[in-house]
Amino acid sequence: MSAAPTGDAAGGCPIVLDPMVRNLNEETRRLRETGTLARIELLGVPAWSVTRHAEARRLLTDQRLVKDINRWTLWRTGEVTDEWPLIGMIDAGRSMFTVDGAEHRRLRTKTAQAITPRRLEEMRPVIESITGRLLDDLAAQGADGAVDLKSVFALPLPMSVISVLMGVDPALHPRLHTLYKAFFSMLTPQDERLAVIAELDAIFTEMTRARTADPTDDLTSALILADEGGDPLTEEEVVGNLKAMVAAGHETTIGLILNAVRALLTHPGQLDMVLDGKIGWDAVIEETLRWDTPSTHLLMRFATEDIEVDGGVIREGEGVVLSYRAIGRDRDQHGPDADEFDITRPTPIKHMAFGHGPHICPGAALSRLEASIALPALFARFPDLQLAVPVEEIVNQPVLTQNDLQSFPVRLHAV
Ligand code: STR
Repeated sequence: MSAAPTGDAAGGCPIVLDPMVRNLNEETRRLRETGTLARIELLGVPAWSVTRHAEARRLLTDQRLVKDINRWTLWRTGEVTDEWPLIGMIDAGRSMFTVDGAEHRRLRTKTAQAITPRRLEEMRPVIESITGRLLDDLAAQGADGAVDLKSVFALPLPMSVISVLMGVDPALHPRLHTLYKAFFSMLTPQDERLAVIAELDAIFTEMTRARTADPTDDLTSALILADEGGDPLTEEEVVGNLKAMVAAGHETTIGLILNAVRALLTHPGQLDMVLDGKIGWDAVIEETLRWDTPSTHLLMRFATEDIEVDGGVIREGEGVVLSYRAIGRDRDQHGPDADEFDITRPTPIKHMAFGHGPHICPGAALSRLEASIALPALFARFPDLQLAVPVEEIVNQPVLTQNDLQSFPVRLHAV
């Protein structure tokens, strides 16, 4: 047996991640206390969780860790199959999310380059107007009682924004919401989830073909037309990137917006500092990304050879999960009060919620822009915004990888 890192779970007994996400703080604490590497079990499948900032940062530029599922022993031997509920998080088709090295650069550059500062600035008025419209919806639906901030505001906003950027037809939004909810929920029977994945593929393939025949000025058309060195992306690659952008572009930003609102409403002193202009919204956004990060666990990378990590060894062919919630609460990085939400901390930006290295989130600037428009607009319009239920009643969706809330009942006005 390899030298085990500190903690019980490192040796024999893995930490079994709860697909119902009943107690994220407790689970995060256990992971962190286990050590840099924690042995985990994901719905019956073993893997390593990386729980520390410094080591995660190193591993994210280590070329011995790759995204290619064919390097995973459990997949090669058939122990993990399409019947595993998390397979869609890894085996997501060929895209910048699933390849490395030169191939990855080719797939990613065209997307990353298309999200230019200029394109982002062009998105600002679009985001402002979507935000304004959704605030009107919120005012109408919450006029005389509680209203769900998730379904009326935090969910449609990022979906609308990423759709404008990529050119997704707004008529598809209701169906996409249903499909993604089923995709991420651990309560969805696996045969249904596979049908959902097939339908998403069909939707984005059809859209790619329509843009190929008739390009517009959206990012999907830019991906199709990008032809550096006579090496355009294939249809499969465009579809893969499009799927990744739409999935990542909305699911994570819902969490960022809701978690920031929840943190502020439960830390009224800090909310006052922001509303008084003593501290900026940027600090709220960065501290939320660190403390209550939208992406709890990122699946998965595979070791192409044995890799030593802080006294432990990831064996060739084993799977590695980046546990960004634990990483955000790493005391070595953020101090002994890492479990506290504190927008005045000196180094809020030194978190890793967007990852690190070649796969670092290409949409980071867009999500920050969305949150920096949505949050101040929400509190400017409803300065007396308050939770309509005790905060303990705001619970997670049964989604193992994402920090995704079921609903978020608020009152818009003081009662
Ligand atoms: C969802 C299903 C799909 O069609 C494509 C992708 C690729 C990108 C993934 C996405 C997935 C799930 C959520 C991820 C996103 C990249 C960033 C996002 C993992 C598998 C995060 O939660 C950080």
